[in-house]
Amino acid sequence: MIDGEILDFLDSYKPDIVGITNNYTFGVKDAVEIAKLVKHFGNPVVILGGANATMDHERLIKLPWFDYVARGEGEDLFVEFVKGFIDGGVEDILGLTTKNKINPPRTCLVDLSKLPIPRRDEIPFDLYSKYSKYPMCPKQRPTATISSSRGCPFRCTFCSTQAVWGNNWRGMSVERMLKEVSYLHSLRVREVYFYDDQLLRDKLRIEEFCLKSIEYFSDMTYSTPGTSPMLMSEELLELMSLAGFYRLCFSVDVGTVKVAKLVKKPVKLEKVRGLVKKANTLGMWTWGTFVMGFPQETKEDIKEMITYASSLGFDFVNFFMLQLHKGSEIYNNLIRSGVIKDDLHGSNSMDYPLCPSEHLSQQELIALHKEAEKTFYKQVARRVFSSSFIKELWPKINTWTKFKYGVKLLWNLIKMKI
Ligand code: B12
Ligand code: SF4
Repeated sequence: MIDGEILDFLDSYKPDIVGITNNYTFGVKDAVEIAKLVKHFGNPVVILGGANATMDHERLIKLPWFDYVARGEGEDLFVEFVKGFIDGGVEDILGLTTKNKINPPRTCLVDLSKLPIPRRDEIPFDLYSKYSKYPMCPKQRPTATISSSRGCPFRCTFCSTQAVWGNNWRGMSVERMLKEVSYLHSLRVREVYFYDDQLLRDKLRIEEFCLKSIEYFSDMTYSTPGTSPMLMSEELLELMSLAGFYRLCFSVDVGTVKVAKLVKKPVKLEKVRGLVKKANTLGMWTWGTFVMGFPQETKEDIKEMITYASSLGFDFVNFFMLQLHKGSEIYNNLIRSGVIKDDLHGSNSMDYPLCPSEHLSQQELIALHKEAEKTFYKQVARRVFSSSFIKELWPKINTWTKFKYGVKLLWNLIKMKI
């Protein structure tokens, strides 16, 4: 939405409360701009929530445009907030940061199956698809998202998930997942994107979901953002592929045992190779994510990671420059040791190094980032011109629908690069 549209909407709706969400460190600026618009329009109460708001609430509440900041899960909190707003008392709501005080945190929801299925019959699904600029486009439309679990069992030092969602992984029952899929299916949705941190955490749950989906929703396709390869097995990939998972993002993140230990990333590097190969053979599009620029990482470590990442046989790879997320162990350590100040919020770059490195300058990191992309695409080009390429690609394009999707995916990526 552009500013004018937001103002038109506010004018037609005249809200008493405006809730704004921001999960991202780099999204603070946008959240502030929207809140400013709202406050200039009139004087609705503005409440901010999301992962970043949760971690950065003490600073954000000092800004004049936010009246309240909601920390952690919002479902119960927001209901209490609206009720309290009508009855005249929101100040003591658990998990709320007000202008005057920081209320104690809420405990996380234990049974996600009890969450009502969000009403989505008035969502203009087609409009969302039309404006989506995300290069990893869906295979089928309309699409919708489901968050079937929360939390992650791992503790990577660069990640803030555990600080926001607590230490426990919690998943909905298979029955509840299927109910939501069935509801979305009845609204014509044909692809579901699971917005979980670790969809595969409970092996029996995901296996049962796949089996039931094969039985009841054979025309559905699925995907999920980055998933830990530690939770995958070749058998599970087979089942997932049969159930309609056609694209898989492997959050490998590191490329050497040394760095894996350093950042507490649980990953068996050689196991990844076999899993990617299996997923490719099953006709899934494979995508790997890697992070570079950890404070103690050396040039040699990064070069080794690049070589490893490029050798795994992924169709696509993202090399992310380490971002500092408030609440992560790396962030806390850098603050504690005085290397950074607690004022990096709203920094606005995914490709620019913002974390100080012990061994490398920003220019060196930028050069390594370029080298990483170049090395990966050279490797792809080598594969394309190899004699076994068509044989390797065949499982991904062996029907007309698959072929069309492959062309679209490639076109999107080319567009993004030029
Ligand atoms: C799905 C997902 C993605 C998807 C889609 C993102 C999108 N734009 O929607 C993809 C794969 C594209 C993605 C990409 C990235 N992601 Co991401 N992503 C997630 C993930 C797994 C789920 C987000 C989600 O929708 N959750 C479900 C909803 C229900 O939760 P929620 O939005 O947080 O809302 C709840 C509460 O926060 C609260 N709440 C939220 N808003 C409000 C508002 C009000 C008023 C109230 C009362 C309450 C409230 O109530 C809600 C219900 O309980 C989260 C981790 C997580 N588990 O949350 C990471 C997460 C948000 N991503 C993260 C990151 C870093 C990224 C990337 C930058 C990756 C990278 N390596 O650089 C990119 C950038 C993407 C972009 N440009 O937008 C970080 C953000 C950390 C930070 N503070 O900045 C998170 C928290 C994961 C982490 N590892 O720490 N991501
Ligand atoms: S980076 Fe991924 S695996 Fe590591 S703690 Fe965060 S969500 Fe879990």
